[in-house]
Amino acid sequence: MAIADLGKVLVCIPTYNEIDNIAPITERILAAVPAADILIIDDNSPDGTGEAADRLADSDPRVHVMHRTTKNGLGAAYLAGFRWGLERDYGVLVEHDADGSHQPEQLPSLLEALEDADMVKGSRYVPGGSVVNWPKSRELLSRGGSLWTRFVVGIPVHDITGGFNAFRADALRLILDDITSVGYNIQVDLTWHALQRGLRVVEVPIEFIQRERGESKMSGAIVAEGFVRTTAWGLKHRVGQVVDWARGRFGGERGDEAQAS
Ligand SMILES: Nc1nc2c(ncn2[C@@H]2O[C@H](COP(=O)(O)OP(=O)(O)OP(=O)(O)O)[C@@H](O)[C@H]2O)c(=O)[nH]1
Ligand SMILES: [Mg+2]
Repeated sequence: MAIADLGKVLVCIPTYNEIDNIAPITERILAAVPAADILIIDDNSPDGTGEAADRLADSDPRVHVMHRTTKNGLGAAYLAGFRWGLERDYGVLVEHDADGSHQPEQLPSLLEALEDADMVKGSRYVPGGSVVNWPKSRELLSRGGSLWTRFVVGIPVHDITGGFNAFRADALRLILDDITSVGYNIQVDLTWHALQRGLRVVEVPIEFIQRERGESKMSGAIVAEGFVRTTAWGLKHRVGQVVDWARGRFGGERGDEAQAS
């Protein structure tokens, strides 16, 4: 199936204080996938990113802006953006950071992979993927988070926290109401629920380049949200596995006994 058959593409870009990044990233995305639309979801950035986004929208009909009143977290911004896109019948929805870490030129390879998948994750940690300019401590945190999630939850994904993702609209519709993370953990949340629903999740290699301009919004609270939630899902999942195993091991015998008596 060709990507055109999946419908129109909406690239969602959440922004908070990305004044120096928003114009160049928008330009690069539209150059890489000219048929796509863009939705910038701005949380009332004090640096004027929202106004800059409005100017971009004024000069190109493919660019749209959602203004939100306060900084409510990356997850909340994406959920609002996804709902906006689904209401308008886009066929493919994409997550894309504003800060230059994700390379728009690699978006076509994500969209191509979506022909045989429901969710495509841009992945730093599969062969061909890479990380540029990240301090070792940050890379270790990211790799450690993915390993921890693979271990406790048993998710067969190498880059679970990656934020460069593409979804079929139908897949997103299926899982959207299950997503509760308001922060960066939305990436794990989306992946976990897609797999829980039996959707096809595929990773494609990407080059991730650490931001050169603007400030990071990453914080200890964000890391804690991810760790606590992932561990809770993992424990629930593992307890479920033990219960299933015990039912299989002992439940059948008890059933046989009940029948015999
Ligand atoms: N609308 C909105 N966007 C946000 C919020 N927090 C982060 N963002 C945006 O989400 C994207 C990712 O945030 P970053 O600060 O780059 O987070 P990161 O990539 O994990 O960290 P660094 O690259 O180290 O800065 C960027 O485009 C941010 O502007 C938020 O609360 N609301
Ligand atoms: Mg970033």
